[in-house]
Amino acid sequence: MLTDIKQWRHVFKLDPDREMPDEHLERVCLSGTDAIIVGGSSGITFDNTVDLLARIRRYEVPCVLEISTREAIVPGFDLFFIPIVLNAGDPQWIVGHHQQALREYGAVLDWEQVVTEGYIMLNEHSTAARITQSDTALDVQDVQAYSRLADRLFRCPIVYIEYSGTFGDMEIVSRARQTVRDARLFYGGGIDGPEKAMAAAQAADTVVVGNALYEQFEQALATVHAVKGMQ
Ligand code: 1GP
Repeated sequence: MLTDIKQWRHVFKLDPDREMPDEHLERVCLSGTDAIIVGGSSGITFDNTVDLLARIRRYEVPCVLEISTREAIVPGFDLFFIPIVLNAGDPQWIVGHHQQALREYGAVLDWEQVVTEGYIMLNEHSTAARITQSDTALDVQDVQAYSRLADRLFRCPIVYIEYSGTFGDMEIVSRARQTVRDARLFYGGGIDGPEKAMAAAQAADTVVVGNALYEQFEQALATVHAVKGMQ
């Protein structure tokens, strides 16, 4: 499963705190996307995470939990992504919450299922950047250095450039991707249709589509073909 990540070109991110009708969820799960990540920045609870997992599990698509709060660590996902926010101003988001979670679950974790993500937050207005107090005023060299830090120093399987809510600078994404050696470069933020999806897929290894699923569903769904068609 871990090696599969290396093949992923397109993933959808679903937020347990937002409503999605069954018909939409079915089309997302059967869309041909490589995986679904369950995660969000606020309002995530054990109950809404379990509910969403149960609905996704009717389908065969791989399903990953991106852990953002200790209260919502739900077993039964294929993989668990652990974000390490490299440019967080609040160190709780670098190692603090992780240490607390490992106090509780460290002995029972199946490490084969755990994948660390070296996050670089670049949209200062996003909820995630505000919560983590990220220093988003970074130039290309800064982003490249963080990418190396995640890839070479921490050996994270994923470097995640996060513009959540807005479409980012693809030059920065592309330069970051050239910098990493082993990690998969994920890009997420503001992909609202096929055009932006293709631009992002040219710059990154894997593109993540989140918000658009709740705002312009058909356009969001069309990003799968746009990205997969490029292969
Ligand atoms: C959010 O990177 C993802 O964590 C996707 O961003 O919601 O803007 O698509 P959007």
